[in-house]
Amino acid sequence: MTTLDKNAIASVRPFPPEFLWGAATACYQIEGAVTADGRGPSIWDTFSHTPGAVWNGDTGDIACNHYHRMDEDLDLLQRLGVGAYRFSVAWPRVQPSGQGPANMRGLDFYRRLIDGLRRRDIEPTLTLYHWDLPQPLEDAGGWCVRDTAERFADYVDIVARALGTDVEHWITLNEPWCSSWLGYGAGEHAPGVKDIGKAAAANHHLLYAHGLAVPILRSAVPGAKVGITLNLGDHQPGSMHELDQAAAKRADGNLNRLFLEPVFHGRYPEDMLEHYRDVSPGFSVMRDGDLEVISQPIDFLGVNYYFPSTVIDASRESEARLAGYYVSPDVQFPDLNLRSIETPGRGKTSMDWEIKASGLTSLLVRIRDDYTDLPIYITENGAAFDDYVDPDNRVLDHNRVAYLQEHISAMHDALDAGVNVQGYFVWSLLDNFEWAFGYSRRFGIVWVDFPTGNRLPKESFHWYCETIRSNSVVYARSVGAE
Ligand code: GCO
Repeated sequence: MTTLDKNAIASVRPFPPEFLWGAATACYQIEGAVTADGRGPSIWDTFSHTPGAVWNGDTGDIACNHYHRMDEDLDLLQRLGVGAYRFSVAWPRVQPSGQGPANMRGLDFYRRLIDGLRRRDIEPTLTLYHWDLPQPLEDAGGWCVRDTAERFADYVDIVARALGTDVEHWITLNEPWCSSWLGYGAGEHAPGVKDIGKAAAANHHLLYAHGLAVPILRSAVPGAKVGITLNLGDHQPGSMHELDQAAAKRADGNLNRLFLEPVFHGRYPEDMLEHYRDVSPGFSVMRDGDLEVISQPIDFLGVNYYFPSTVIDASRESEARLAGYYVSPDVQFPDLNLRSIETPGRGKTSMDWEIKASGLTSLLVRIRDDYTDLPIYITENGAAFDDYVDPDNRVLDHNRVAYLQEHISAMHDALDAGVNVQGYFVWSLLDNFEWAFGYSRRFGIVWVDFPTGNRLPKESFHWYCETIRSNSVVYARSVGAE
């Protein structure tokens, strides 16, 4: 049941007729069935089963049980009216040990998924790597060693040949920053390593893997559109102080420029190479010719945007506190010597992430100005809130509706500024396994009752339906009104 009052909706700011609306998920976060049909273990199986690594000891063992409830989820997508669905393929389903011949039963699951999408007139957008490295490859060095990139190339070849005829849009990697810096630097994600030198090496090998995948996809899938998805941020200095300006530049260097510069300009940013000069192995793993591989032309850029960031130099922390700012205690990378501060009055999601939709606009304009005019897809955007099912069996997630509406409007601002944005994928279709936060953070536009697996579309689902149907920014003034 929906409380969306269609008469009270003002739909303004139409999008171009061909604008693509979608929803996104990732395999380990929703599939469950971790031993079904020959799937091998991934680093996220190992990590989530490590005591203390994930909130509440949650694991992806069952997750949303999407593996066994796929048809129901496809029906939800159809009801939603999306033109595209972004999902990821689990490498350990395709190659249980990370190398060797294809496991046909694993591939079959994705073949059925793609067929189901096609039957419903929904375009598959396939992400090849959303963080679930086969564990045996991690045991052999993981992304810190070059061989993993070569193995990735073999895996891509298998998937492209098996599924290529029905998939046009391919995303090589999802958020390589998270895989490298959260996985090997901060240790907050699998494989849980805390070593900056290894994180830098992983950064390079992931990008190299991306580069190796591009020509493989092009030769196996004629007409393929190939891209990469990056999580990018809009880093602002907390003040005009030159130390804070330099801190913002370091944050931007680590999150944004270490990925955008090699992919689009064929080089690593000098200041970052200098910053990581003494870590081992760091960027010394780079070989002649790698940057050409990494920077070969792609067809689109996927951008994931969630929150803004305001940073100061670590030395100015007490000054900021005295001035009344909240300084985040979370110092992921001590070497970067910076602190995040909160801007008073800004709303926050239950991830404790600040909300600033205009950060998306400035990020998109900056990508266009500094890097590329290629089509951009917002491959993820969304928010976790403390949802609940009310006594009438509804989830009235007005805060999520507001968040999505503001960000879709901010994306429209970027279109108005001439940025080539061609699509938007909400994160996420379903409440799911939110990595180190387990099931404690709900990002879905569909509620999942984890003990039973039952699905319940939230208010935001109905609102997004209307957005897609009207192809415009929908201001649902009386959403939730009785
Ligand atoms: C991400 C991840 C998602 C997260 C989402 C919310 O790409 O960071 O792709 O898996 O669930 O970002 O944190």
